[in-house]
Amino acid sequence: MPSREEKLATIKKIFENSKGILAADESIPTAGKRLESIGVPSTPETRQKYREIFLTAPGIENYLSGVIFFDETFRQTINGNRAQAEQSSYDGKTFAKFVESIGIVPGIKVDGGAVDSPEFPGEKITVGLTGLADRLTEYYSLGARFAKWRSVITINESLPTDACLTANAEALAQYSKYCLDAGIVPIIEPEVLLDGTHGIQKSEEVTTKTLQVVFDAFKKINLPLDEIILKTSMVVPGNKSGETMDSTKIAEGTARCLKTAVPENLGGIVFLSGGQTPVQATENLNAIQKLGPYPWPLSFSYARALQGPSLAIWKGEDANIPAAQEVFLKRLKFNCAANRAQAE
Ligand code: 5MM
Repeated sequence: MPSREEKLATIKKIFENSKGILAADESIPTAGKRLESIGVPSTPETRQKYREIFLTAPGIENYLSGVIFFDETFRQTINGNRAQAEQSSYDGKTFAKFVESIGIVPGIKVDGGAVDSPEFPGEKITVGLTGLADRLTEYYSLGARFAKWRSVITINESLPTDACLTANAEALAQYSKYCLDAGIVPIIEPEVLLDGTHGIQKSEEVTTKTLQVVFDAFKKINLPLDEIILKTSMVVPGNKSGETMDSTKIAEGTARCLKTAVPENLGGIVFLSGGQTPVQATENLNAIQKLGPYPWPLSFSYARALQGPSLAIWKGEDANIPAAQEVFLKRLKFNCAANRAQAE
């Protein structure tokens, strides 16, 4: 019988000491896009090397409490970019076992992606429930202590529809039930996309409604919310709205939305960056934290806003790895400092 105590301890560890989560869980198509952007072909070897830049950056354990992996990376073995003297600590280990050995909780993305469906024209539904219970049992045995499932919500004049919000929320609830039964903390990620002409007010309305629909679905099957983490988008204006990113407005809208829609007994909340620049994602996190205290611990779980600057420096060249790692550590440090804003 999976222990509730273990799941609560995992959540406690994730939010300890203002640390955050690295979302290194890009699927093969998304990882391919990232590598193509710097002219590197996407192969299992280049993807392994890409992950290794971040996961072997010296001292990541001072800033990261968790890493979300994609299945391929979870099983790949670390080769070694750290100084020779340190290599014995990770030689031969999988990435997942390596991060665990330095005190970081390994997590796994388990959704099968957001796909088009004739039922929801213009919208997407996230798939992956088939066989999920067995996959989670295996991931637990390989060290995963949390998982992540992302659904994607599109805003335009007629979207999102209630039906699509509900279908995605029900899938998130089912996924969470499977995770909890397997002893794994579920991270639920209903991402409201920033693509579009909508302003910040519409973004707040849709994000609030999305979260309300999600937690209604959770209530229906009576899930223990304190064993669950929400990964949410911030309330930001659409990227074609002409509105500027104003940290104060973003923080106020996000705080209002979360206080309206998220039950107080939820385990915690982490933010995705969703296409914000790395600096915006840090500044907005800082502004949100400053408006605290909140009923839940808050932190970051960024992919692009942590990895983007390093990717641009690396360009596939070994000689650039130290500089790429330095920039990554700088972003981690700034985001942890942003998390501490409330206490300053
Ligand atoms: C929204 O994407 C998540 C957070 O990343 P950003 O901070 O860059 O917005 C991320 O965890 C995402 O879910 C994974 O990268 C997986 O994405 P795909 O598109 O491969 O399913």
